[in-house]
Amino acid sequence: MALLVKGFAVYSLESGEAPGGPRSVVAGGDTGWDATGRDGARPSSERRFMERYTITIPEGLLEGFDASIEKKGYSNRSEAIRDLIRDSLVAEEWAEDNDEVAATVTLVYDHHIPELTEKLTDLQHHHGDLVVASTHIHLDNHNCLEVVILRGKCGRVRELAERMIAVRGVKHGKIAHTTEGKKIT
Ligand code: NI
Repeated sequence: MALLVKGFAVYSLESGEAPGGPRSVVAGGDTGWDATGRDGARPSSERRFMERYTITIPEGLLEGFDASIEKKGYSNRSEAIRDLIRDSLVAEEWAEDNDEVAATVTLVYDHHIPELTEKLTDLQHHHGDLVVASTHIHLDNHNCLEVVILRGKCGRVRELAERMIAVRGVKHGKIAHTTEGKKIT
């Protein structure tokens, strides 16, 4: 529901609270009590109360945003903006060394390189309290792909991930920052 005013688009966003911005509690439609969530299977005990507020966005920025979220398959702007907010909150969790976080580390390496697999295994054994699980597949005769799931204090999770990625012979390593989910809805 976009209303164009002098080159700005004004529309309502369900869920969340705009600091200082106009907002109002609404009922009915896809706002008010949200009983389904994105997967359509949210138990009633976890229903969230949705609020609607209005934000203003330059028209050109909104057009770019609409094109972007259409490509990504979002069904509406509200869900896309909710995901942006969640991403921002997760990034904040990762700014504090003592915050509890979750992460996956993806590693691609040649297992023929001497001592490489031993070093990766040693690192994981020495941080057993952080390593939740790992999966290893053999891509071909040389290359392995390993995904390690980590959980714990941000500073230690980040350090372990960086040390694994830095092991000599790891061709590509990437950490995906995510959350235990307790602080976001
Ligand atoms: Ni392998």
